[in-house]
Amino acid sequence: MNKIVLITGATSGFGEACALKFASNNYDVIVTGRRKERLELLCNKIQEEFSVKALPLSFDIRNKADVLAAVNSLPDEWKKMDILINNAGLAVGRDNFDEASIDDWDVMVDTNLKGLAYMTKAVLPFMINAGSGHIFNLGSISGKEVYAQGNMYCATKHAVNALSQAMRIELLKFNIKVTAIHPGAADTEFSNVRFKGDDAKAAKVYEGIEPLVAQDVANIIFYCAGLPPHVCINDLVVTCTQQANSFYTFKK
Ligand code: NDP
Ligand code: 8X3
Repeated sequence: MNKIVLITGATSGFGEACALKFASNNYDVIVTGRRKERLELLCNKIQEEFSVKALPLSFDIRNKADVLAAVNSLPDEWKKMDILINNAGLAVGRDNFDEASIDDWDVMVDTNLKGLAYMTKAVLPFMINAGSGHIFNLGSISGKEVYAQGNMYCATKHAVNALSQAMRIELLKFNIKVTAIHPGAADTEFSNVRFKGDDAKAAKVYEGIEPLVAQDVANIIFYCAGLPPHVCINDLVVTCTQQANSFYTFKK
C-alpha cells in the first residue's frame, strides 16, 4: 500500500512541486488550495503520469469549519496520512508598518498561522491513531530575521517557527516528527501575490540573482521525509547561494 501525503497550497509553487515529487515516488497525494480547477488538472496529470492516487480538496484554509469538514469528509482509506506538508501561505503587500493595510495583515495571520494550526489539528488525530507521522511546516528565512517592510509577514513566519518548536515538544510522545523548512527567495507565484498582480514588480525581486525554484524545496522536503525513523531534521534554512540572510542578497 502506498504512503499518503497531504499537501496544502498545491495549486502552485512549492506545494505543486511537492505533489509531483512525492507522486513520482509512489506516494498517494491529497492536494488542497482554493483554485479547484488547478487542483483537478494537477490530479489528472499525476494519475496519468504515475501509478498513484491523487485527491483534490478545495477550501479556504482560513475557514476553520471548512478545514475540519474537508478533512473529516475524506473516505476512510485516505484518513491515514503519513505526511502533512503545511505549505499554504502568502505575503500580501510590502509596506512600512505605518502605511501597511490592516486587512492585508489579517489575511496573512489567518492563512499563515491560524490556517496552518487548523490544518494540523484536523490531521493530527489520524497520525496519533496510526502511531506515527511527519509534519512539515513552511516557515521562511523571514521567520529567522526580520527585514524592512516585512513586518506582519515576518511576524507570521516567526510564529510558524515558534509553533513548530512547540509542536515538536508536544507531539514527540506520539512518534510524530516535526520539520520546519525556512526557504529564502524562491521564484514562484509568491511575489506576484505579494504585489497584488504587479508582475513587473514581482520580477524585480529576482533580478540579479539565481533564486531557488520550487523543485529545490520539494527535493529537500522529500529528502527529509525519507530519513530513517530514528532521524529527524528539525529545522532547516535554505537560500540560494547569493542570499546570506533575510536582508542581505548579493546581486550581480
Ligand atoms: P505560491 O503563491 O506559489 O503558492 C501559495 C499556495 O498557498 C497556493 O497554492 C495557494 O493556493 C495557497 N494558499 C494561499 N492562500 C490560501 C488560502 N486562504 N486557502 C488555501 N490555500 C491558500 O507561493 P510559494 O509556493 O512560494 O509559497 C508556499 C509557502 O512557502 C508559503 O507559506 C510561503 O510563505 C512560503 N515561502 C515562500 C518563499 C518564496 O520566496 N517563494 C520563501 C519562503 C517561504 P490558492 O491560491 O489556490 O488558494
Ligand atoms: C518569502 C521570501 O524574502 O519575503 O518568505 O522572506 S522573503
